[in-house]
Amino acid sequence: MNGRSLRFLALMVLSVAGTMWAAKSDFLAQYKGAPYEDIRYHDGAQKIPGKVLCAYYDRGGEGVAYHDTDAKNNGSGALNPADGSYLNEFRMNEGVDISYTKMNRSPQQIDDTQYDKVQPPPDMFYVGWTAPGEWFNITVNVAKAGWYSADLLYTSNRGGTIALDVNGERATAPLAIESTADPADPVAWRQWHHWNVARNIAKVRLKRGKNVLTVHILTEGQMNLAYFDFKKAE
Ligand SMILES: [Ca+2]
Ligand SMILES: [Ca+2]
Repeated sequence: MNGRSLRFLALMVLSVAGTMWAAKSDFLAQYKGAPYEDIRYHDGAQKIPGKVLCAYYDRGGEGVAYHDTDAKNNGSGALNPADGSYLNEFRMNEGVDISYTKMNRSPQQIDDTQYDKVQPPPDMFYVGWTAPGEWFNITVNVAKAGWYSADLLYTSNRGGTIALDVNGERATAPLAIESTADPADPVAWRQWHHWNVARNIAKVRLKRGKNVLTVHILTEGQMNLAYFDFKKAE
């Protein structure tokens, strides 16, 4: 290779590297979503380390903060009828489908049965009615740069995979979600309500301060995603 083609090659490499770097830094600069807030919840971006609630995905709407299969919220204002309560009407006009854990219900228990592998907290919002191709963004505030691992509180009636992006770039391999279906449960719809924790399901590298996580539903869907609990990893 002569000097001229070597210089050309060096320029090409620099230019590709530059484009990649720009794409990465541009995501945060160009991102139009914002941390969730409402009359009750106004702590700014969710904090890492700590529990990051999926239902507090960002404001910004379809195509910016999330993509959902249909514009209707099948939980808030639908399964949970609009009755003026905070729980039932939570983000009811957005496409992401949200419900909350229900305890001590009759005639049938819902989220507090013997079929839970882990008992969830009561009245906890979660993203449900998930389908492949859906995603949502969560702006987080990270105390210290480094690697973090996350446990996920979830239900899944048939298994499937999800993935996480960090600041617009895929940050994990497809993460296998283990099914929580239990044939011993005589109530068919309750296969969507057997809670479990997937320990250390994801490991991601985060910078200090603002980061945007994107949760992608890759395959199967039919999962209820409550929160990712991020801890500093070694
Ligand atoms: Ca929807
Ligand atoms: Ca959905």
